[in-house]
Amino acid sequence: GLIRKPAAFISTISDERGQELMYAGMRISDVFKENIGIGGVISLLWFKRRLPEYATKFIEMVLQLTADHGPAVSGAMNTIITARAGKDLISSLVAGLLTIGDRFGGALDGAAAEFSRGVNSGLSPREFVDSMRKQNKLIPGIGHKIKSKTNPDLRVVLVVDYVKKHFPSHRTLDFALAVEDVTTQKSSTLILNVDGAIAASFCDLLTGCGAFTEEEATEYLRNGTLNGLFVLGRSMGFIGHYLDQKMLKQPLYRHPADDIFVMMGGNERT
Ligand code: Q5B
Repeated sequence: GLIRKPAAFISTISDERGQELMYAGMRISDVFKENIGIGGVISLLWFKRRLPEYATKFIEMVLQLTADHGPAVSGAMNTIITARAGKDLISSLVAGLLTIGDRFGGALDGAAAEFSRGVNSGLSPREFVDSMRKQNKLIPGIGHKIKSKTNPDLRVVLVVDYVKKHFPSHRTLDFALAVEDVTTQKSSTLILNVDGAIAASFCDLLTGCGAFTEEEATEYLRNGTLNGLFVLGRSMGFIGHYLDQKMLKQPLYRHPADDIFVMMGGNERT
């Protein structure tokens, strides 16, 4: 009989071989017939299942909220400088994306891991903050360069309001907000930031929406899904900054020398 050649790799999210393209078993025509939106498409391609409407709307909210935060942030600056060096769209986009990490925009995975640990271990918010300090670790999802208790980040307010109104359970977000109460006693800039608010809420989404087993939820969190949301959202802004610089015909950027403190072998110059 016929012996099937073993496959070189396995793929389970989409299939273009038939008459119609399928996303996780859903025909592309049904994607539009049922108007599942970008949140629905992400739920199919990332999670291989339909999620409740409040969850897909939350995914869309996250993408819109993270799309941009001005030209001064690390990633946008990198994209702008790369564009002004005459590089193409993809190079400029990637230059921006490569700044996303523990400090800037990529604190979601860490925040999800730490806030979940806090909730599941039964620590009080104060004990949780002390446990991080003892390990000499900054709390991912806490702190902002310009936002503070007195200059609140409205993106965070929007997330908190949405989650409290629509999610069946929001214990991780509640815990993160209680952590903020502790950290802002030290400094008003140690707020729950946009990464932290989205991460805590997404933990509640994965564990509370009924579409995932506990193991699946844990594995999705461990595999970097949440930083993926920031990367996807912020790509919109970085592409915008690239196009902006090109349309403005901006020249090569060189940083003013008087803004750099050069220190070489004790021969200091400002
Ligand atoms: N301290 C965000 O630092 C920042 C602490 C802390 C305990 C903390 C810092 C941090 C964790 C990573 C994180 C996401 C670097 C930020 C984002 C997207 C964005 C960006 C935009 C956008 C700010 C002063 C004192 C020190 C520190 C203590 C600071 N953070 N303690 N846990 N997390 N956070 N990143 O202001 O005793 O004086 O030595 O790494 O969540 O990226 O818009 O810009 O949309 O683009 O420079 O919103 O918080 O403060 O480092 O001078 O610290 O506070 O130990 O204490 P700063 P530092 P001490 S959202």
